Amino acid sequence: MRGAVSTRYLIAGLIVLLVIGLIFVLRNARGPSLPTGLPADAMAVANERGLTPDDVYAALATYVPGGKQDDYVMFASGGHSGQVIAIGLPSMRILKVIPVFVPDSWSGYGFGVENTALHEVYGRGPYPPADTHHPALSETNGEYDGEFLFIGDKLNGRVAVIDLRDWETKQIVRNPVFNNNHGAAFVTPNTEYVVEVSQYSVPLGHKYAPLERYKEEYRGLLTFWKFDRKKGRIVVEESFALELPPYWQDLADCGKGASDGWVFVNSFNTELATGGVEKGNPPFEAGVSQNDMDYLHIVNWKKAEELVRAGKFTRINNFRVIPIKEAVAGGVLYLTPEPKSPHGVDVSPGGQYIVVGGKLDPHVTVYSIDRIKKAIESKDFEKTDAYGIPVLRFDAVKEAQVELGLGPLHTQFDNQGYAYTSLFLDTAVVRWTLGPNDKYKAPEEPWKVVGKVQTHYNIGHLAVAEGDTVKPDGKYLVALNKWSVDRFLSTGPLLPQNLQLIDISKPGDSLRLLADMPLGMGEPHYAQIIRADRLKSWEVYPEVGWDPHRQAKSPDATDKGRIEVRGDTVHIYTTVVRSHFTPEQVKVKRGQKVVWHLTNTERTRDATHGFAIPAYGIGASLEPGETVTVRFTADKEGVYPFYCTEFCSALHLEMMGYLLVEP
Ligand code: K7E
Ligand code: CUA
Repeated sequence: MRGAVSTRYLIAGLIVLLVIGLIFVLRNARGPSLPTGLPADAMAVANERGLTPDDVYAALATYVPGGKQDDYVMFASGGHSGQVIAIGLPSMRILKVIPVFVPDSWSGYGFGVENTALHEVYGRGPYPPADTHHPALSETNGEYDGEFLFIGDKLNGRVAVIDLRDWETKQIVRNPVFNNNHGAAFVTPNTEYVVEVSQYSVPLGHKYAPLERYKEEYRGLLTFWKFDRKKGRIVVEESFALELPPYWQDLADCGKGASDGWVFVNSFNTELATGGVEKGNPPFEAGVSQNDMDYLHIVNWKKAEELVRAGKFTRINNFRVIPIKEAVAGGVLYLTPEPKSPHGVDVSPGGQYIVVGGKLDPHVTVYSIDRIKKAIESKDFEKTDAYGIPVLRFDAVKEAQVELGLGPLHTQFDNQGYAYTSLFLDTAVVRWTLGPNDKYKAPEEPWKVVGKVQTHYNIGHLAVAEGDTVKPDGKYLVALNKWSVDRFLSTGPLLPQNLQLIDISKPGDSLRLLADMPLGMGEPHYAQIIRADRLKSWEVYPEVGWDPHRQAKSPDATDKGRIEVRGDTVHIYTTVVRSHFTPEQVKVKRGQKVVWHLTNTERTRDATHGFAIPAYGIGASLEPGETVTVRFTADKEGVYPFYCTEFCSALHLEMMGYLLVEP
């Protein structure tokens, strides 16, 4: 009896020990356990601030603590600011504004610093207003390579090149044939060309012709800017353009994968309306919307290159332009109908589908490149237009029309087989499934709406992480909304735009709004989002004495301050280091010319100095290793302190010198 009891106790004890041991092992295998709810103080903050569980989720999903880094960088057009804005994702914080077409006194861009793109084109000004529209990251095999960024300026028909090693604008080209654009910039899959499309037709070559001669003498233009990656420059002499009919060409996208070698350009005003409401003509907004169909332009750029090589071009202002006639004869240019007032045109990741939004139509129209190629091969034309361009039969090239909602504009793609289209009038983003012939397959059946999320308000473009490449990253989508109305504190009658971050990582009807971001500096039309690890930015310039404009060591670099007078010019070589300029006293005679070279000899990251002589309109920024040159005539006698404008050290205020202009 007693023996049996003690055995039972022994077994029970062993079991208890086993269970305790098991719990111990399991707990340690799982690591320290997490609290089951929010910490009490966090709960208190959430309650005090009236945050809903959704708000708390969104905050946790987007918060990036100091010292940790964002996963993506979004390069957004700065619209009327004329600049590019770099924003980190998911934090939606501005990292930097890159000056492009408009002066910036922080970096000295347009304030007398010679080695800048703006100075190269316009000297000391005046600088025209600008409106940047569509940024385009450089691509290798259809993926972003993180090397360069291009952006178009609608107002003046310009395209700029930004080098992403130092995030500075290196070049601005003005179109020699045309004075405005809209579809700029877009790149071919290996950045052979940067594509720029005109918008409002004019006589080519900056000429005059009366509006009565619109049909005969006004034209559109598709420009292929040749990009030289080694030089980091567009080469104007190797570039060319294609004459287009005076329909208002709008947006473009370059083919990729299945459609590599093609460019697609939508248009409106196939009516050739010229306005004149004051004379009893229909106003523009009615005049350009009479036709049920406008034209999608389908351009074979590889064949266009061949035509140029064969000399089938004319020169306008010394720029090579392929006439419409040659383009048609050479199989370069085709049209096909697209429904009423189209806007965006976007190519799917595999390149099979071309999606066109119709501002006044609840559908997007999807064309397939296989059908387009077949129709071209079998000459399946419904007619030729008034300029002799073959029009491919709509039903032959149309793959699908998908009803999405009111005011579809732009489309982006992810890696789950979904497309996302902005609905301007519904002010929403709608998720829908692509057809079976592209790269990724959605779980649902093709050509169906599967999800929708409201935006605030009047969405224009949208950007998915790497969502216009051959390999979208998905995960996040940013809605670029034109109106913000009640989303932020009032900033007076001129309101910021609203960028909204949306989580698109899960399939089906699961789009989730995470964050609003006010942007009060112009209208960011389009944006591209690149994985941060693709960017290979410099921490400091590679060598002391670096000229960022040429990306090479400057012959004017110096490690010893000195002044040399040659003829009527005073050459000043200045070293810049915490916390002094050498020399500190600079004496010139009134009327002498001054050429001032400054070299920041620092190698320490973030040890930037400024240099300002406000009386002579000069402001510069000198990043570690940088050499800049400013030039002016000392035509105002007096005493002018020059000083460092960046709070670089405890003795920053002592970092100054005197420029004495003697009578
Ligand atoms: Cu739709 Cu200029 Cu790309 Cu604005 S454009 S929306
Ligand atoms: Cu250098 Cu302040």
